[in-house]
Amino acid sequence: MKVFFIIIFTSQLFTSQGQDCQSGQEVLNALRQVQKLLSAHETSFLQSLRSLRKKLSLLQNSTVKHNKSNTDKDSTDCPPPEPLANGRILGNVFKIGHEVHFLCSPGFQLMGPETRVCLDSQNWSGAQPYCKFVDNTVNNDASASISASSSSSPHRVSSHVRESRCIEFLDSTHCTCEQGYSISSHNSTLCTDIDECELFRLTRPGRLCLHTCVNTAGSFHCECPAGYSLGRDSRSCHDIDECARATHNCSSEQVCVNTYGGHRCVDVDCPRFRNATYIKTSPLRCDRNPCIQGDNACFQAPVSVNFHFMSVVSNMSTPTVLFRLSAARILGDVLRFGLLGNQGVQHFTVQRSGKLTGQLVMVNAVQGPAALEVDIEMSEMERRVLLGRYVTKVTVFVSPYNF
Ligand SMILES: *[C@@H]1O[C@H](CO)[C@@H](O)[C@H](O)[C@H]1NC(C)=O
Ligand SMILES: *[C@@H]1O[C@H](CO)[C@@H](O)[C@H](O)[C@H]1NC(C)=O
Ligand SMILES: *[C@@H]1O[C@H](CO)[C@@H](O)[C@H](O)[C@H]1NC(C)=O
Ligand SMILES: *[C@@H]1O[C@H](CO)[C@@H](O)[C@H](O)[C@H]1NC(C)=O
Ligand SMILES: *[C@@H]1O[C@H](CO)[C@@H](O)[C@H](O)[C@H]1NC(C)=O
Ligand SMILES: *[C@@H]1O[C@H](CO)[C@@H](O)[C@H](O)[C@H]1NC(C)=O
Ligand SMILES: *[C@@H]1O[C@H](CO)[C@@H](O)[C@H](O)[C@H]1NC(C)=O
Ligand SMILES: [Ca+2]
Repeated sequence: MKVFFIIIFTSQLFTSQGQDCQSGQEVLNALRQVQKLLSAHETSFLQSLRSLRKKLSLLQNSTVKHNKSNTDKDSTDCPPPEPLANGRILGNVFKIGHEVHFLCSPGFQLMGPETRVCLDSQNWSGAQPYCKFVDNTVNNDASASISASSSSSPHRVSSHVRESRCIEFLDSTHCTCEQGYSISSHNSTLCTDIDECELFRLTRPGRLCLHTCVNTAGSFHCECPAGYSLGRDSRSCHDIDECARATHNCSSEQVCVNTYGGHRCVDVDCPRFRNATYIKTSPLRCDRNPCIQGDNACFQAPVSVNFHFMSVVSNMSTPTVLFRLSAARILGDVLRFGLLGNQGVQHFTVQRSGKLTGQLVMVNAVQGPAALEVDIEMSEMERRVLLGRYVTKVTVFVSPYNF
């Protein structure tokens, strides 16, 4: 680049000088100046050329060094692992970072690690395993839950690595793997476990398991959180009803409420209102004791207080009718429904759904786990005069999961 610029510059100099002055002395001076300029540029050019050469040499030296370290690594192997009596060792590369797998002959069980890695210290990781004789003709695989693989394979390495079955035909070898395994990308004579959980996640929408997918050697299974049992399809999770199964810890005074993923033991206590007293007439109901004539405070208090416990899943789609409330009969002419303020009131609304019925509607999605409380008030009127109030205290248990 520099050379190119110089040439353009000098030719311009010549033409301009040639046109303006005729004097030989002046031309000579100009030529000297150009010479000076040229030599300056030459020096700088040579300098950069030198620095470029140096850089190249450095680069070359470093690649040579790299090559050398690579070949050095070749010689820095782990010692060949000790032979395995009544078994075999898979893998014949003993370089740092490489691993070998151990497998025992049929009738023997591997004691110790299934895999050892060649460490930077040029030693194998872990202890040398050995094959222990087991007097067991049946090939029991206690750990497999729904192992799809046939357990007839005599050789088992690390449970996630197996030998492939190879058929040699003419000059080519064709290897196959058991179900749940695929040919190892490192060694075609080995099969490695397929991670179905990961594979499904990467290739397909939706979920393989409702909750947790667990990859196993040759297969996979789904797991559910505590309080749920795995469905018949082996993928979904169903809540365990502790209250129905009587596996709960609730005392006889408490009410057992089944929730998604658990249960609650609740104490039902009758409320306190001024000048009114209540008596429990059922596990979930309190009735007001008769009021003294003229005791207005007592007459204003609810005639009855009902308790209602329910369970929903997290992030339920809304609006959703949670339940309906109806009066069996009324003495007055109008029935009014309303919500009383409580911690969960912003999530709900109450709607009339008939002359004598109202319904509680969840209006916005709630993320669990949560417990929301809301009181529904039903007022019976006769010519705009309150005949009686009936309160239903609703508690909604929201599960931590959306199932
Ligand atoms: C590159 O290596 C050679 C010899 O191997 C040495 O003479 C030279 O100085 C090295 N160059 C640099 C830039 O380190
Ligand atoms: C580095 O090694 C490769 C092959 O391993 C070889 O082709 C290359 O020439 C080597 N480079 C140097 C600078 O020795
Ligand atoms: C693959 O594994 C088999 C069994 O361990 C071994 O005999 C073979 O040499 C390995 N091949 C390569 C390319 O590592
Ligand atoms: C590696 O093995 C050598 C002997 O073979 C031993 O002296 C050294 O402590 C070992 N290093 C580790 C990290 O085990
Ligand atoms: C029941 O109570 C016992 C002891 O009080 C406790 O160990 C157990 O975990 C409880 N079970 C449940 C389901 O809460
Ligand atoms: C509450 O009851 C007391 C006596 O039991 C009575 O004197 C009082 O007036 C009542 N309060 C109201 C607001 O009726
Ligand atoms: C709640 O459900 C909506 C769709 O119904 C979904 O878009 C959203 O991601 C869910 N939120 C959570 C926290 O699961
Ligand atoms: Ca439950």
